[in-house]
Formats: sequence, C-alpha cells, structure tokens
Amino acid sequence: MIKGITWIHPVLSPADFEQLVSFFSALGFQPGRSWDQPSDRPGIAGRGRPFLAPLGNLELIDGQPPTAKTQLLVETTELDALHRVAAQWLARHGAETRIGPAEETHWKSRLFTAEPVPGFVVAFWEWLDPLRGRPLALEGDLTAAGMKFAVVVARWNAVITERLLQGALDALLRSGARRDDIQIARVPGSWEIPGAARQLAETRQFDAVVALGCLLRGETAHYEAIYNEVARGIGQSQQETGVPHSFGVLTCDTLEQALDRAGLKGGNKGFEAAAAAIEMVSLYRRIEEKSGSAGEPEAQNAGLAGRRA
Ligand code: DLZ
Repeated sequence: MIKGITWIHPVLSPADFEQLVSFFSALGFQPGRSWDQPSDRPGIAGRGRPFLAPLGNLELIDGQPPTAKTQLLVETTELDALHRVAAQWLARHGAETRIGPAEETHWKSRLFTAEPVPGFVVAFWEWLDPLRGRPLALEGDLTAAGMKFAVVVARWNAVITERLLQGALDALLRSGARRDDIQIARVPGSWEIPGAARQLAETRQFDAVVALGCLLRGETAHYEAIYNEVARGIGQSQQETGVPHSFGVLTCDTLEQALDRAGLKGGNKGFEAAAAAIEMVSLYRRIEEKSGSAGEPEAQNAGLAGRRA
C-alpha cells in the first residue's frame, strides 16, 4: 500500500538549513517529526526537519512543466496572504528581490516563486476557479499585521512555559504582528490562566488571547481536576467574551514529553497556539465581513478589538 511521498532536499550548509526551516515555519507549514543523528556517528550524522502538507503527489510530465524555475510546487488556497507572509520574511532576511509577483499561468491558476536561500526556489500556486482548489469554507489566514494579542503564560514549570512563550512570540512576530501589539501577562500557575485570560479579554483591547501553561501529571495532585478546570475556564472565557482564545496548555506525563512539545522534537505548541489565534482572528473578521457588519463606516479598517471597543 502506498502511504505518502517525501521530497528530500539536502541543503548546502547549516546556515541554509536554518534559513529554510525558518522560512517554511513562517509560512505555516505543519512541522513533522524531526530527527537528529549525533555528529559522533560518522556516515549517518545529520538532522532532518520535515514539513507536512495534507496532500502530496508525484507528477510525471512529458511537455512544458508548470514553471521552469523549480520542481517544488506547493498548492495553496490563500495565495495572496501567503505572498505577503513570504515577502515579509524575505524582507527581514535582506532578500526582498527573491520573490516574484503572483501571476497567471497557462494552466488556469496563479503562481509565484520565492527563493529563501540562493538556489532554492519554491513555487506557490492556487487554482483560479475557487471551486476547484479552495475548500467551500470560510477560512482565516496567518497574517497577523494589525492584530492585537494578549499572551497569558504560567510561571509553574517555567523551563517549559518560557519556551512556549518564545514559540508564540516567534509565530506572532513572523506573521506580521508588531511587538507593541503583544501584551504578555504572567500568572503563577495554569490554575490562574482562565481568570487572567478573562480579565484581558474583557478589556476589549485584544483580538485574541493565547494561553500557555504546562501541567505535569506525575507532579500534580488532582491533575485531572485542575486540567479540566483550566480547559473549561479558558473555553468559557472564549465563549462568553466572544474573543478567540487559543489553548497552549501542555498536559504531559513527564518533563521529557513536555520538552519535546516545547520545541525539542514535536514542534512548539506555543507557536501552534499563536498560529491558531491568528487564524481565528482572521476567520472572525471574514465572518463579520460576510455578514455585512464590516461595511459599517466605523468598523472599516478597525481590528476586531477596535470594532468591539
Ligand atoms: C500546585 C501546582 C502543581 C502541583 N502543579 C502544577 C503544574 O504542573 N503546572 C502548573 O501550571 N501549575 C501547577 N501548580 C500550581 C497551580 O496551577 C496554582 O498556581 C497554585 O495552586 C496556586 O493557585
């Protein structure tokens, strides 16, 4: 049974590796299970960082390829949003010229190419016919410019939660949020997260709240009771204030598991929680636009926080 396709790209240098990991992370690719072989194992030493997509295929072409610039094509449903994020990333890395405009192709689609490191070109494209490639759904994108965020982070298990915080800030800043538009609030432990999240949401100054904490089963008496209450409280604050809250509270059996989820092996759940918050703000705005409320003069150009104020 065929299960999946992996396109392997050996990089030219460790610096290129870091650049490419940063680029694909910034675009919102889901990280896969990374691997590291220590350098004391000659012949097989190295590291790998997979980036996942819901679909993959191998396409054999006898004729004109989709673009002459690369054989790596990434199909998207939000080409313009992705172009903005890629352009911002390239500008931050002093490579603003290494991205092309989104242009129509000869195969009923639009495409742009980006070159995050010299010699590595990737093409992003989407179908022109929205019913062909785009899911019939309202969806948010990952552009955070102009959005305001509150990040509530628990001090308990700080070795983990500080990594979650770094991941969350990384996601927000890379997606275009301004440092001044991010308010960090520290609380003693996860138990205190819902209360602080609610207070912050009720100020109406933030488009979303990102909740970060770490509960370790082995070290926490009444773990289930605390976990349930923290999850319920964050969900309740989200529902009753109407402000999206994302859930970045790790619940692990051991510190080792938590470290894996805080950036070591299994991605960084803080990064993922922040990305979810951005997407939900974007989605809420689209729902509002679709329902017509964004057309009111006062609401134009205002973020969700502005509209609710
Ligand atoms: C008390 C406690 C314990 C035992 N374990 C954790 C934990 O694993 N993760 C966490 O975020 N907080 C823990 N806490 C602290 C509580 O969340 C809370 O801060 C204190 O009980 C004070 O109300």
